[in-house]
Amino acid sequence: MQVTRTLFNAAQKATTGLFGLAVHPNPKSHLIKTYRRTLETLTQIPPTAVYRQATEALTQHRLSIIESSDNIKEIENRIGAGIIEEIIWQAEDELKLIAKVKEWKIQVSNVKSNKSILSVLIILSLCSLIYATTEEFIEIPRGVPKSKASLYERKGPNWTCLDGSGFIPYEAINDEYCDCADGSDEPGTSACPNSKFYCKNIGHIPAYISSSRVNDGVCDPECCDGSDEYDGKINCPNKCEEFGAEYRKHLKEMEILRAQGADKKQEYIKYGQKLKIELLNSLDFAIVDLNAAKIKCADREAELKKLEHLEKIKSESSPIPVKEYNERMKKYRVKIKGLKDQINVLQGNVDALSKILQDLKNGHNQNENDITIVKSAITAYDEFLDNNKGLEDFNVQDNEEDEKEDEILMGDHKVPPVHVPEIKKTIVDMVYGFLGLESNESQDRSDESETSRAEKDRKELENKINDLKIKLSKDHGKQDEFAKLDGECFEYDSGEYTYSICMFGAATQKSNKDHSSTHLGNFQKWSGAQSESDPGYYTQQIYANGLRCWNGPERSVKLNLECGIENEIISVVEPEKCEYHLKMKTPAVCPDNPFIDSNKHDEL
Ligand code: MAN
Repeated sequence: MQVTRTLFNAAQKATTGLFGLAVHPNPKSHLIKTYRRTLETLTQIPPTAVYRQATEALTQHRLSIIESSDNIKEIENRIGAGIIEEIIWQAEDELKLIAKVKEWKIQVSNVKSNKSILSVLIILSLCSLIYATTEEFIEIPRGVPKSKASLYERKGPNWTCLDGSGFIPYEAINDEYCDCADGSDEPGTSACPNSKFYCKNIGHIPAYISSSRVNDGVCDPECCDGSDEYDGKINCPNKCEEFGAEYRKHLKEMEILRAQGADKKQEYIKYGQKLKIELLNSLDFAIVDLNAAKIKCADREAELKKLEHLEKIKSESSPIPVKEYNERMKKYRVKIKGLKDQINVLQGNVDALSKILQDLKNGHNQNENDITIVKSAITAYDEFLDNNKGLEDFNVQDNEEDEKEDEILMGDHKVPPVHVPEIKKTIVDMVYGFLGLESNESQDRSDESETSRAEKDRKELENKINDLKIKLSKDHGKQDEFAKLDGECFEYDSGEYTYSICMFGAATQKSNKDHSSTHLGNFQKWSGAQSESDPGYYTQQIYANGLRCWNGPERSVKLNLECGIENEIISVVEPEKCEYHLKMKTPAVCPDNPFIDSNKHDEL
């Protein structure tokens, strides 16, 4: 019966399902021969060598299993190291290894005395070989990873469930009967629903699948080595090499993109740090300027107060009624008019005298004693004097009057009183304007405007300092890598709506039908993790307090950031009413060192 079964197995198996591993026509006798040769060759290594002891024990253990059964499936199950062809492959490798170990041992003894470095290297190599062999010796049941091999180590005839719920014969592991409450006794079968099956997936990435999927007649893509379908019902070819190669190619491409993303991030960091320094410098300067402006303001105010005080004193000591001022103003107007007339008369005189002299010059003959022209000049001058009689008197009288008026107007003061500002302004402007001078009044006004200018400067500087402080207080990431994005807006068209995010600003949803716009919220905080020190902290932003949803919450946005070489929103979903989840790629979250972080195999 058993022979028939063996023959049936061999006849039925058209392929091992493992790439490059052919079905062996006579696995049992081949294995027996290989193991016997292994045991024989091991005798050439000193019996004290740990390697020899471990390999001998493993080989004898496997040989005894093989010799005790003709059922290949049973042999495979009990050895628990894959299908029979894999076991043959391991046995042949072991045999080859013994020859090498023998050689190394000889080399080690030859150089023992002084080649210490070489010795260390060889010993290290041997250590790793022994470790590997020892692990195999631990006898790993199907569906258990190497990392958990020690939990299944055979320490006697019985074995304890991992949760302590049962104590079963070691052979009951993977016997298709669920003994342990945690399913730990059936890692390689579908007997326990809560158990997990480990696929080695050599050439790709190892994976766990639910053990209920073991031998269910479906080739699970997670188990690319097909090891979950071992009962022969279905042949699942080993695709791990193929998948692994594709995956590695993908990783390589991702690595290149990450490197480009990382380069851009470095630019962002430089930009952010430069900006910060500039802002800090501007803040320093603005603070210095503000202090100066404050001092200037205080000076101006003091000056103004002083002037006001002086003018108050003057006005109090010389209270001239409005009526009197009006009269005086009239008089001044008249006087000014008189002065202007006088100027005109004087100008006329100058012109007349110039003409007399010009005629004398033109009519005089230099070669003769020309008395006629001199006489007519004298006559013209006499006429001129007759016509301008009283000119001196007029001037004298005018000057005296001026002085008198000045005395009346000013008294002891140089500046007119301030309690009649209109009059004061008119008179002073007129007099000063006429004399071509700047009045004290306009000096006062320029004092006032200088004060308000200083005040304006002070306010502007205070606003500038506030703005700078707001900018500096923004959290632009651990290395200021997000400063570059501050204020930048990105859009995503989902068909019905166009979503936009202005980084650190507002999020909006615009209808593509009627172009109406809905406010989804303003930037509130970073939320990728609890603590800023967590690397994930700067991978998510919250935009909150958007327009309230009908019978619901205020709209809000979660913006998830992932590494990419461009800034772009790649998806938008609304998992809960009025809660929007946006995914965006940006160099700002790329790893600083893409070659270290790529081991995590994060998708770009
Ligand atoms: C609008 C949009 C949607 C939202 C509903 C809630 O239609 O803002 O995203 O779900 O309002 O009423």
